[in-house]
Amino acid sequence: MIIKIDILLAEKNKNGLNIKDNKFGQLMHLYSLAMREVERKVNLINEDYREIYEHDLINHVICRVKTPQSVIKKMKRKNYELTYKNLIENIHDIAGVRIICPFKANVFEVVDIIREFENCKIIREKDYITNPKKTGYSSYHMIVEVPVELDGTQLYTKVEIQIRTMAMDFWATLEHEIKYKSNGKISEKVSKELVTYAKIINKIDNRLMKMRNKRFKGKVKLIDNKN
Ligand code: 0O2
Repeated sequence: MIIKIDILLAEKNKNGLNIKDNKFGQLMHLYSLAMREVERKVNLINEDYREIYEHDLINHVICRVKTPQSVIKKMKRKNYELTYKNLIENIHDIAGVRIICPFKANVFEVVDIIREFENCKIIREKDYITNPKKTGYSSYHMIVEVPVELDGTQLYTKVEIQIRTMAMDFWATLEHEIKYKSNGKISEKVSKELVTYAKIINKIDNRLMKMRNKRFKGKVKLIDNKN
């Protein structure tokens, strides 16, 4: 099977995208391969780290490819005409890899390691840990492109990587659940309460990191926390 991304691009406005189309399925397959490639690289980092430092850098990794319905929903929400070109160029999180680390310092260690990945292009980084979102959301986001080989053709394909601590993940998962259950609409009171909890969680993360720095003094790269 050969997927020619430029052919898909050339068809930009002629035939809009159709999730039942074979081409759509092939494109999703490409994202899935890219996601697995990032996952493979990330798992290797953890193995190497464990070998050197005798503890984990990463607690666990979650991967997913957006469902066709949720791709279309996102394109509509962002007011993009439903074309392959718009999908490839503007929807960055079709393939997603979430890396959950024990400590805040680990998140930045992982970021540094990903920046050094061979053949991996960093397209965008957003540090919602140093600057959390208004909602209270904290996480480090990277959009990368990795080469995926299909029948001898190398295609750079986007993957969104979210890196966060277990505490940040706990907050984000429950906040998402609460919002989802109320169709994305929450009262000002609930929203403020969630921000308060995010701040408490941030304090806990910082204190645990200090504890970890004392415990592993001389055995890990110490990253001081500035917020
Ligand atoms: P889903 O269903 O989780 O995938 P983008 O459209 O992604 O290029 P944007 O809006 O700048 O551009 O993305 P951003 O801010 O980097 O956030 C993307 C993803 O981060 C979201 O994906 C969520 O997964 C997560 N996220 C961002 N803000 C919040 C938040 O306040 N709470 C929680 N729980 N998660 C958040 P999607 O596409 O919104 O949804």
